[in-house]
Amino acid sequence: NKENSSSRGALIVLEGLDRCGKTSQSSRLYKYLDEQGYSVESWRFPDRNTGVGQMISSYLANQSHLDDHAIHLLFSANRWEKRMLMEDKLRSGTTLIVDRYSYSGVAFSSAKGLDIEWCKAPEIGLLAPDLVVYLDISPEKAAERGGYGGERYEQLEFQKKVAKSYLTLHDSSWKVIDATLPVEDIEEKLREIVLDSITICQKGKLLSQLR
Ligand code: 2DT
Repeated sequence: NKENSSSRGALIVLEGLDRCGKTSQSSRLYKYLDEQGYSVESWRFPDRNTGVGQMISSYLANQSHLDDHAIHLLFSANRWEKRMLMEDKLRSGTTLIVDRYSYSGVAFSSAKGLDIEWCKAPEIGLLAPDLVVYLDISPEKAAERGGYGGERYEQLEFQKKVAKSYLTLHDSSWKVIDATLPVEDIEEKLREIVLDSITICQKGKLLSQLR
């Protein structure tokens, strides 16, 4: 029927500092939705599997050095190269759980001192998320969790700057979850917010673009 033909998946984005628990929450969420019978995929940015993604990966591992603007544009290009597939998936009814997106792009690059408007510009025209969930943890607490993997940005002083940049990006549509709560509590809150968002999208909410 008409309603079903307009039914689409939701674009769900998880953001937060390194060690906030995003990655494990996105896999728990994916598993849950999949078991519930939803059509769902788990994505992440950077997607290190593409040619651009491999350049990013070697930069993050300190195996190559790039101008701050150049790496910013590569991160953005990495999203653009997946845009069409993303749109196809959403239109065909698949919900995407995405671990980092444009907000990471802007937060990390502007934390280096790049102009924030310049950082936002290449993101314009990418698909706008239906839901952004920010897993909130202080940089100090995140550092206490240990296990920073030694990649380029995984240092307390830099994470403090990233936290500040994220703060300037928050808008009223973001859902913030205290990332220091027990994992099961975070998981439960996340499920609740995400199921709401999926329902709204199934009712035919139109895809929109980042502006
Ligand atoms: P992971 O540890 O989650 O793989 O991220 N980053 C990420 C940017 O600087 N710009 C971006 O656009 C994105 C998506 C955040 C690797 C690091 O890359 C940073 C951490």
